[in-house]
Amino acid sequence: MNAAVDQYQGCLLGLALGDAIGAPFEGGPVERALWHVIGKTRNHLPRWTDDTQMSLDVAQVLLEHQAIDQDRLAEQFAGSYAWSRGYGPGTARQLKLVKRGTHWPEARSTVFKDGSFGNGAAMRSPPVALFFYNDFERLIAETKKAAAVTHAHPLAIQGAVAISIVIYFALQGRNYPEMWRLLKERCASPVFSTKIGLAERWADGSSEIAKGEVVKLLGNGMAAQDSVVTAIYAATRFMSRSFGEMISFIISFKGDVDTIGAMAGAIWGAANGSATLEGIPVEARDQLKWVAMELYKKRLPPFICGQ
Ligand code: F2R
Ligand code: MG
Ligand code: MG
Repeated sequence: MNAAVDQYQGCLLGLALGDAIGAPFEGGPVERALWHVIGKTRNHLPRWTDDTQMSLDVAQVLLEHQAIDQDRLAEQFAGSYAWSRGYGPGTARQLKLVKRGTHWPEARSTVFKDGSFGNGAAMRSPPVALFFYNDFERLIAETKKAAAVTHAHPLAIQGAVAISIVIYFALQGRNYPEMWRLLKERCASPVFSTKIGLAERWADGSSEIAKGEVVKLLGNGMAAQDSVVTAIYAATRFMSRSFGEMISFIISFKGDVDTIGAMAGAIWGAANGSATLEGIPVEARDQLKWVAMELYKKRLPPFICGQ
């Protein structure tokens, strides 16, 4: 089944809404107080953070090159960097180094010798999944390239791959057993496979898991392994319910609310489309919808049987 443009717009709008609605609840008292001051645009719309900015950067490079050009992506990330978007500490340091002329692989290993395992790679996977919606292996390869520019740690890369896989299936609207199988196959570290197995069991819908259990067993932190499966579980659980119900559930986790909201929002929007997200205020809605439309028009051409 071919995904509709409405699902592409739903994916980017869902990401930005989850990010912007979650941002005031992220982090500790200092971060919340700061966001209270800088969290609205001049037109009083909720601002989004690094999650959406970096996703737009990834989309920009895909539209220019029809692939992830890592040098170009590093340059794009560094050019867009602004402290007021609330970047992760390690990513902020890397991007400032790149801005001053350091090549990205060197900047990356200067900050974390073994690479960052933050969720900053996973939160920007959605545009890659939209662009490579019909070639699974290419999607995985390009997701890893987009992640590796700032996040070399295997857990960050598995987190990015996990989000791409779930959006790939959300766009197609089918075959969830196959999705869980591929998640376990491609994200095979002990921590990811344990959490994916748990989310799969919980997602059968036979019982409502309390938020405390979700936080305790799946996590709510900035590490990829403590937030990606949490977002996948929330999106899966609320897939047939409203976006607002899903975001309220995620806000109740506390912790890295904007990023869990962004990842779950992108999945929910890719499955449900943009119609019910239209009335919810957010920064730069028209730009987000335009970028989604361009990704739809310029995405990898549909595979034709016999070619
Ligand atoms: N920056 C924020 N939120 C600020 C509020 C944070 C608050 N103080 C809190 O602790 O709750 N949000 C944005 O950052 C996250 C994305 O982060 P990204 O891009 O992955 O950044 P980074 O710095 O690479 O990783 C995040 C932290 O994880 C720990 N970490 C990662 N790799 C590590 C390693 N190899 N060794 C040790 N620690 C590692 C560090 O604490 C990193 O700073 C998103 O939430 C986005 O919204
Ligand atoms: Mg953020
Ligand atoms: Mg965050």
